[in-house]
Amino acid sequence: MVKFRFCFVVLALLVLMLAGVSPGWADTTVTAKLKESNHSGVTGTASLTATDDGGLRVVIHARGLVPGIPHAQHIHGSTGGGHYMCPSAADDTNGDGLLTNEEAAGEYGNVFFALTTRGDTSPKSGLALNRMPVADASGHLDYQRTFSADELPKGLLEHLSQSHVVQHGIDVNHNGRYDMAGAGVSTFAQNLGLNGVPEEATDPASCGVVTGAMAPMSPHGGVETGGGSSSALDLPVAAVGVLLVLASLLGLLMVRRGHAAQR
Ligand SMILES: [Cu+2]
Repeated sequence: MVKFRFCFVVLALLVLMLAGVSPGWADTTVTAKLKESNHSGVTGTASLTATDDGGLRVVIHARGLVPGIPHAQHIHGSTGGGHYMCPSAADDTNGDGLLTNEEAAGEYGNVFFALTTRGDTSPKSGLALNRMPVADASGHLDYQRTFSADELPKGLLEHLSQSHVVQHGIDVNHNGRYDMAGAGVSTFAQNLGLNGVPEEATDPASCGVVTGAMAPMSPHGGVETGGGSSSALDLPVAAVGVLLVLASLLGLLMVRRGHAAQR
C-alpha cells in the first residue's frame, strides 16, 4: 500500500514537472478572422505561431479574392503600443464609397511586416506584388511561410496582440485585373515613390484582428489583448503547478515518515 502511494506521488511529481517546465510562449498560436473590406466578399483566417527558436510561422487561408492576381498582405500595427482596429465604412472620409489604404490606416496602422512569399519582409516590400501570393482561379489564397528570428522586426512577437492582418487588392470595375480605370492611381503607392500603381491594388480587401494574443517575451506584461488571453492564464497555471509540486513533495515526505513509523 505504502509502495503504491509512493509510486503515485512520484508519477504525479513527474507529470507536474513536465507540464510546468515547458516554455510559456513557444508554439503559441494567435489567430485572426479575416473579414471583408470594401465589400470584397473576402473571408478567411490567419494564424501566427511563435516557434520555439524565436521565429514566426504565418498561415493564411482566404477566399473571395480577385482571382489570378497577387494580393499584397501585411501585418499592420506598431511596437509602440496603441489601439488598432479594422476599418469600417465610417473611415471612408471622402465619402467616395471606397476605403483607401490611407483612410483605413487610421484604424489598422502602418505596414509593419510584409507577408511576402520570399525575400525581404520590411515595409519597403509592402507593395512588392511580384513577391506577394496570388489568388487561384477560384479566388482562394493559401499562404504559409515560416520566418526565422533574424527576419522578424524587433518587437513583432512581443506586440502580436496589437497587430492586424490585412490583405489588399480589389476589382472595382470587375475586369479581373488592377487598372487605373477602376479607381485611379494609388496615392498611397505614390507617396511611397511608386508611380503607376492602380488604387485597386492597394485598397484593403480584408482585415483581421489578432485574438487570443499573448505577450511572449514582453517585459511589461499586462499588454491589452484582443480576446481570450493565454498570457492571463500562464502565471496562475505556473503558480498552481508549483503549489502542486510542493504539495506532492510534502505528501512524499509524509508517506516516507509513515513508512518509517511502521517499522
Ligand atoms: Cu497592408
